[in-house]
Amino acid sequence: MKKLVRFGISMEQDLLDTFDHLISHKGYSNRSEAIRDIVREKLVEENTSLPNEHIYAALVYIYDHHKRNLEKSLSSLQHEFYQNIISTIHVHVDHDSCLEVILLQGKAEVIKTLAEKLLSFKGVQHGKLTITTSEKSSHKHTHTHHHKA
Ligand code: NI
Repeated sequence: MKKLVRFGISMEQDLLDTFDHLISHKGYSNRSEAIRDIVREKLVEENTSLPNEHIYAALVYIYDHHKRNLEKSLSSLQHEFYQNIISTIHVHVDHDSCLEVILLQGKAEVIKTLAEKLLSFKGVQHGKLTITTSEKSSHKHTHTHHHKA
């Protein structure tokens, strides 16, 4: 485990009250853990805003499967970006709708382009791209993963 460093934070009372209220609703047991998560969130947001950053992402969307040619377009787009796609999950939601989740990795600008193209197709009713990156992503080039057997 990494060494923890203690430091003091000054804040207006009402801002702190609002913060405490928010984090207790979110289930945090102390301020330190909440602040660590906020800092990590901000760092991921900053990193993934760089176009060349290697990111991981999940694109979730619902579409109307009766829409003419839509499934063909969705499939063509996924083949176009096959190198970035880790996996696709398809769920038949009801008679009319399908849900898909595409797990992605690659350069941030490529992933965002794919998502924008896909979500703009007629018949894709709602969708969202969620992006993350590992804390070590800036050391990616020298970093190797060791999986326990
Ligand atoms: Ni389906």
